[in-house]
Amino acid sequence: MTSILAYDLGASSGRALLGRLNSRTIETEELHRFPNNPVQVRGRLHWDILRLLHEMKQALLKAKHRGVTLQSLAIDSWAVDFGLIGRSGELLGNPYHYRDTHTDGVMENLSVQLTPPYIFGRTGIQFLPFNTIYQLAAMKRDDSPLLREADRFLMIPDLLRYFLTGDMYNEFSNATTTQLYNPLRGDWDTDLLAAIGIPASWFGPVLQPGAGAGELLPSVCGELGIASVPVIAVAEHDTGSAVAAVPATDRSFAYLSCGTWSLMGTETDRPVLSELAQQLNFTNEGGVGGTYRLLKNIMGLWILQETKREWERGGTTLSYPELIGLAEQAPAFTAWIDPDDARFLAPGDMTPRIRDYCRETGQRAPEQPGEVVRCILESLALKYRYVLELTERLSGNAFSGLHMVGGGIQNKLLCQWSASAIGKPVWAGPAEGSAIGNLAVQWIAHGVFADIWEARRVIRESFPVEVYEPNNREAWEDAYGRFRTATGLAE
Ligand code: LFR
Repeated sequence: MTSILAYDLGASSGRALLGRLNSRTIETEELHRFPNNPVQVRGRLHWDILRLLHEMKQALLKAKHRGVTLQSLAIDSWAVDFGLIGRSGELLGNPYHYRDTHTDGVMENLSVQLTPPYIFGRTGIQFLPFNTIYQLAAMKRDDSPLLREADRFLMIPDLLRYFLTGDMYNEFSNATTTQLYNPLRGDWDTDLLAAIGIPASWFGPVLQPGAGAGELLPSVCGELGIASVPVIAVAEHDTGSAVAAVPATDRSFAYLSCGTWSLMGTETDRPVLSELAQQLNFTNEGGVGGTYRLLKNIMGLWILQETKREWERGGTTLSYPELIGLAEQAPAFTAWIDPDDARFLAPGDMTPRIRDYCRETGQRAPEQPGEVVRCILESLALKYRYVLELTERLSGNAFSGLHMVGGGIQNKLLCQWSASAIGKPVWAGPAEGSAIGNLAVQWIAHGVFADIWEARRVIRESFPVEVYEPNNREAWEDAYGRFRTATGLAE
């Protein structure tokens, strides 16, 4: 039985999905799922990168025990984070989590020397305080000894791929998220690197999604007792893989990749580097087949995930279905937050931040769990409407509906409210968007699909898409106006 394997590592969990083609239908099987728990040490937040490698090896063992022959494998993960490799080839330290506070204030300070138009004109990347450029600048400011020892820079999937294959490559879709890659030159931006004092020699050749990226090391095969497997570079940024899996029919489509983050935008065939794009803080992340994702990050289900953890720390454990059920019963349209307010970025207790936000903006603060969850989910749906309007304005396209992909679509209430808030249908599916996009690009590399559009057609025929039609239109329209007033989101 020949299959391909997609590792999709999210900020809270990872999974290994087997993919097979049964004539023209994609069949997937979840081989392994594991938590991805960041670890706090001495006030700093790190990824447990070796645990992730361990879990990836467990998936290879499971494949072996099932008698599966792997034709190839590929990795995608969240973006912006990295490991530094020393001269001897060893990983220096545990990679920092992008939510670590060492980047606080760095983006603002750097903007004096490197203005936003200058950085955006070279990279097309939105200003987020945790972008790689600011992480490296923070390490430079702190005179991190890691920088003195470093020889190579690898993003998270590059790093895990290196552990498995021994080859060091930087993959394109992830490279663009650093805000150090220049899509016009098609290479790392050496001027930006020089300006932050980071040697360009650390940055290697950039592989396009679909390129071969080596094969499993003999040491890995020996440890696991398996035959070698070719490794392919896909859109190793999970959002890039998720958008590759959007089952769109129309070439101009709007999507929302819904997980810990909500990523909303459209696909373009070149970066949009206009003044408006910069002012609206849209990004142009590199994708499959020369495409770009013109999108905006929205804080997403992170706020709900952290609220759930806060209540668990306090001794109240509620499942997601329970939380959603409580939200449904709570009174509608009473208070909203702007999910993208900076206070919601860092881990920790969310309910005091939500209540402060509401009080500061002259709203009644939600008290009961159901009211809090309702506030979060309504605010997300209304923010989606806002960002969809911006996407239409920037791209000059009017979208007939919104494709939602990712684990967040299991929250049917959010899908329904999103449809109602935007006043257009939501087409939800597939939930495993990133892993399926990862598989699709491997099949393109094998010549099974000609391109991403053929892959999207097969994905559309292989996975169910649930349609949510808007309802309660007047109430949502009215709420949208009041949401914008409360949150100060401009016309
Ligand atoms: C989603 C995602 C976003 C990126 C954020 C941080 O998982 O990759 O696209 O902005 O995580 O890396």
